[in-house]
Amino acid sequence: LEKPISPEEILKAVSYELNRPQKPEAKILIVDDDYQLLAALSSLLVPWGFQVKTLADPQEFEETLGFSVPDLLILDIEMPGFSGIELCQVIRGDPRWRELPVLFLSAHHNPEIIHQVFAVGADDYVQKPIIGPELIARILNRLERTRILKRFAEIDELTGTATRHKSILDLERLIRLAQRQNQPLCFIILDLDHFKQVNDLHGHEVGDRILCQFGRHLKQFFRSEDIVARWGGEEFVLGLYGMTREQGAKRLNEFLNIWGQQKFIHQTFQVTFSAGVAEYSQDGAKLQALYSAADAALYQAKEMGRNRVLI
Ligand code: GH3
Ligand code: MG
Ligand code: MG
Ligand code: MG
Ligand code: MG
Repeated sequence: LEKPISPEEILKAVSYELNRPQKPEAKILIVDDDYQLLAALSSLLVPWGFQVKTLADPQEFEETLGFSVPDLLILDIEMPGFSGIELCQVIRGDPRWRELPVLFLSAHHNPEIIHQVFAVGADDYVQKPIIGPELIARILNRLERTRILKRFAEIDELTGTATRHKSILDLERLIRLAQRQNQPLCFIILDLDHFKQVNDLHGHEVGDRILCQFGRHLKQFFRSEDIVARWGGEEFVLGLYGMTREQGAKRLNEFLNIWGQQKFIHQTFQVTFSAGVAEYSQDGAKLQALYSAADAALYQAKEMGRNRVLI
């Protein structure tokens, strides 16, 4: 049996050498009214492989960010019309940009201003004059921390499938796409059968290994563009773009058979699952409605004796 990924292994996999950018394609936007400084920063950052974009007029800020969100933002404090502190407030108040790393660059030594910078949600503050290696190290560290946090927020550690948080964002995006392109979207809830008994009879560790296997097989079986997520506990969800209820149920029944034939090493028992299937837009136009419809079908599947897929 494959083991779940440990936090140590994840950290080892993402560790990097400081003299080589981990994310050379990272996009950095610098907002500063000082053209000379913008040029100097560009010539410092570009050789490291960063895609640098500069903006001297803070008024154009929202338009620029709305067009393309960078991986990191460098802000000046004092600029005509709009201060960096005000810009940071706008960013932190907008769900599109809330998680964007923001680094301030300023000559200020005033403790009150430095406090204010962090109070509005800055991630870092670098004092001018700029020390090249320090700025580079701070940028690389920030990008790396962001990447690790994103990984934990988006990938379920035990099963390698998407987290509930990530799947909600992706499902809502696919629902919008289905609406625009007039396509169906099949939404499925899967729940392992009598899983409490598995834990009670064989122990929690065996339960964990089965969950891990189940998630991995599920992910392998469906298309790479399909949504496969662990909703919580021993419950998973699927989002199959362009598929009707019937097409989704047919595909899942194939998986039910394959999963049922799995012979686990050291394991003499079978763990089955039940599933409920719903479809956009037949069962509703919102994720909430699709979830309710699929959950009702899942309840029926359990009532009828489990180990089955119901529409
Ligand atoms: P049913 O067929 O009606 O779904 O029965 P069930 O026992 O699967 O349902 P119930 O909701 O009563 O229990 C779910 C169990 O799944 C309870 C919990 O111990 C177990 N479980 C949830 N998350 C995990 C996990 O991460 N690891 C392990 N080993 N067990 C888990
Ligand atoms: Mg300035
Ligand atoms: Mg269950
Ligand atoms: Mg359950
Ligand atoms: Mg339920």
